[in-house]
Amino acid sequence: SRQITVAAAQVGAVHRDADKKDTVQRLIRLLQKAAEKEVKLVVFPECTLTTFFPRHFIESQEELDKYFEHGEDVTQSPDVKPLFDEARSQGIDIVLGYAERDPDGKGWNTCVYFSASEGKVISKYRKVHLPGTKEPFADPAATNQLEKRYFTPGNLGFPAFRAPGLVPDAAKQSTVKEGDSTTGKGDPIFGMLICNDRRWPEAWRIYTLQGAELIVFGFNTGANMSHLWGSKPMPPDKAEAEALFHSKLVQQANSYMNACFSISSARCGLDDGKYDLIGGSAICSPEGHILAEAKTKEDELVVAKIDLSECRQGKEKTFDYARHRRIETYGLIDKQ
Ligand code: CDT
Repeated sequence: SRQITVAAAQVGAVHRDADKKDTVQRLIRLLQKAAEKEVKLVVFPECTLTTFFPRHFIESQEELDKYFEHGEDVTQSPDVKPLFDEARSQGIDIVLGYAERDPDGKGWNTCVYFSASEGKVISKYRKVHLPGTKEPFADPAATNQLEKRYFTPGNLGFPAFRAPGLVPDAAKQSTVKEGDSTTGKGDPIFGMLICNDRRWPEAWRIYTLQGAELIVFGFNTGANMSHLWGSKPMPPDKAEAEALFHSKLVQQANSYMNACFSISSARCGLDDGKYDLIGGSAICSPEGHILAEAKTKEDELVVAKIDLSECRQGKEKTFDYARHRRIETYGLIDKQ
């Protein structure tokens, strides 16, 4: 069997002046809870380590620099290293979202997959669909979404990858080669997205064309962002319910249409006591059902035992790409 116990580690409010070391300690506590429940994979949110700073127009380079991890290898960032050390010693793989500053000075909205059995990062993803604007809003009361200002659109594509050590005896189950996507055997095939990417069907499809069985992502989604979505202004409770509805809708629909499990993890709650982000971290099955979901908007571990063989029904029948896709009719997709 290809069963794994997985978790979303939802993270509640992180204020603008939070000390990164303290935030990392919160993440370590979530990892320790995961270890008690024999979890083998924990997915943390987008930009887990700091407040969701793209909501602010920040002119001070010194302040901005604090929100980023600098250098090639995030596992060696002094404030963050203890989290990777804990993951390794607990034998838990982690997906961690963070703001990356590369050696050329470019900013990226990044996540990495750290394999406990390999003791290193085995895959990196940089967010492709950056929402919001470069310029701040004139209305000082409006929450900004300045990802286009602080980050560059991801340049690593959507590379699916296999994660070793999660499924017992995976190596013995078959002689699967890298890229041999449809056997349903061997080490699980993953894809990573970040927040807004989850709303774009192409992103999911590119991963499942490579056989992805598990798509994982973190998010920061405003609870009252109707001014950014262009929809009619709504009362706050209605706006939050709508944001949560759309978040679950895209996760459930895309999991079903791509015959894959998915794990989503929210950075949520009231940053600085006033900037509200939705919760709703969830683990979803290939039939589109939510198997486990967050009940709070605080630090919370959402756990489910999943069986990857449940992807076979969709991948071999309803959504057997080889038999049923009609790519001769899809040309417009990469032309506009
Ligand atoms: N972080 C992130 O990508 N948030 C977006 C909000 C977009 S507001 C125009 C999201 O898709 O949830």
